[in-house]
Amino acid sequence: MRIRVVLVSLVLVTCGVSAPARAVVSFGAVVPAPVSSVPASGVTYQITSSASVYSDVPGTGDLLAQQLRRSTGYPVPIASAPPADGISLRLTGAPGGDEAYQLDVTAAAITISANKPAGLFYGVQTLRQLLPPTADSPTVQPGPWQVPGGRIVDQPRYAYRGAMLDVARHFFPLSAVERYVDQIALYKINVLHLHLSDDQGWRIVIDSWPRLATYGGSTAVGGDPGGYYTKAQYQELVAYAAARSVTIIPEIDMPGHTNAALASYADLNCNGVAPPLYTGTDVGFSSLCVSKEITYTFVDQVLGELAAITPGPYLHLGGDEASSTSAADYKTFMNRVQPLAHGKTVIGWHDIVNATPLPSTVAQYWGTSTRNAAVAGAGRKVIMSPASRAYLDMKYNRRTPLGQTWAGVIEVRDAYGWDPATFLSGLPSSQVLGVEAPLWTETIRTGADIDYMAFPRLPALAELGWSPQSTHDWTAFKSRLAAQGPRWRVMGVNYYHSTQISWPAGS
Ligand code: IFG
Repeated sequence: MRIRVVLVSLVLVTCGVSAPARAVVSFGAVVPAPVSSVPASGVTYQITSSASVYSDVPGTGDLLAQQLRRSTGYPVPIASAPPADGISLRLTGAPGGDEAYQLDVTAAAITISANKPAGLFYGVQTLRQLLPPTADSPTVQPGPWQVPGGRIVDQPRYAYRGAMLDVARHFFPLSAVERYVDQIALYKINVLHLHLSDDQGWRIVIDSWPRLATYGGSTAVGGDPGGYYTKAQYQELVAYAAARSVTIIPEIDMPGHTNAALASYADLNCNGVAPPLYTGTDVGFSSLCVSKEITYTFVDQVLGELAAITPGPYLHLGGDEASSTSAADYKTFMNRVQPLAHGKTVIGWHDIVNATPLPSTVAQYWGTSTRNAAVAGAGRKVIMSPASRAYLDMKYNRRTPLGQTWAGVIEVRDAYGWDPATFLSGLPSSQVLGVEAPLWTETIRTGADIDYMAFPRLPALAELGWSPQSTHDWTAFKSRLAAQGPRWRVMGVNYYHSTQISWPAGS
């Protein structure tokens, strides 16, 4: 009996019973969850070979048109005026601020409207997720290219939605960093914090202190290849990120995590002797010399050159794990260097509250505890990066081949299951500037390693940064996250197939 059933089904399939038409992406499949999303049932827009794109912001229109040309094979010209039957990106306004947008999909046309270019960019990211996953393919794929009809009105909960990449422990070429920018921008992350210096490496050219890069940047953890960015490369990255509404925030960690600088210049050391380059993974053993004036000349010149090529409003001065700096020296040092940020607003790891942060200085919380009254002091703004929830270098579970476990293990549900507004008791929600997911790279060597640790947890962090708390729901998020799997496969993202998520077959 069983054999006959199998034969019958095989016959049906082989005699060309038409395969079901490809399902149109669900209007509710977007990550991060929008503020409001109203599908128009039965309405779909189809991108055809006659489709064109108009944009009040040329760069954003170009990015969308280029992507569609690549995956549909259609010409997708840039229209000189909003096309009746195409895709229009208009600065005609939307409810909310600079990053707000409204997306309208009808059978006839797609319109994204916003107040500022950033809003248009985010509307396009939402549109991308309403297209079939193959629309993100780097090569031409078969259609049809349908978009579900309806209206989305959206704006972010927090202004600061960040990812951090540690390029000091291991160096990553510009192409790998730009690829990460592409990935985080799809989830409306708007900051990439680059950890540019540490004990194991200095990764940015400073003209007045050339050995920092050439010698201090010559190696990495485990003796892996070193490297550094020229100023031109850094500026190229800044522009690449800006075109994707991502602001680069450079970090020069100090006074600790400075062995690469101390190894490069003997004069920077209190004893006048340069230590050897360091390729291990210990922390807390290095300190700039607080009592020497050259230290402050060094910091001022480094920050001056960095500020001159950083259009963004922030410089990150680190300040973490200064175990080799006395408490008194730490206060003296941090209080002297904060005014050397050349007009930029200072961010420091929350250890900086042990000095006297300027009123404008932002503290980045990286603790595991839900209690730290000092962080909130003086009404300062706080970026939430609790290591037990947001550190992407933590293993998913004890079997994860990459990563660490000092802050615990972080599965997708742990990464999603917290509220930045209430995580730290005693911190008024009004002081939360936003969230950031750091990826430290002691154990991370390649782009595929970055993918594995960042996906699928970074989209969880992105949703905490963007979506209203009222949309926060693990069951709903799980299914929206699962819908990203086929997209990541098409994009070549080497993501971790968490068993907490029901990934679609083949994704
Ligand atoms: N803590 C250190 C990082 C890195 C990290 C790895 C901070 C602020 C542990 N400082 O996190 O340099 O080593 O998880």
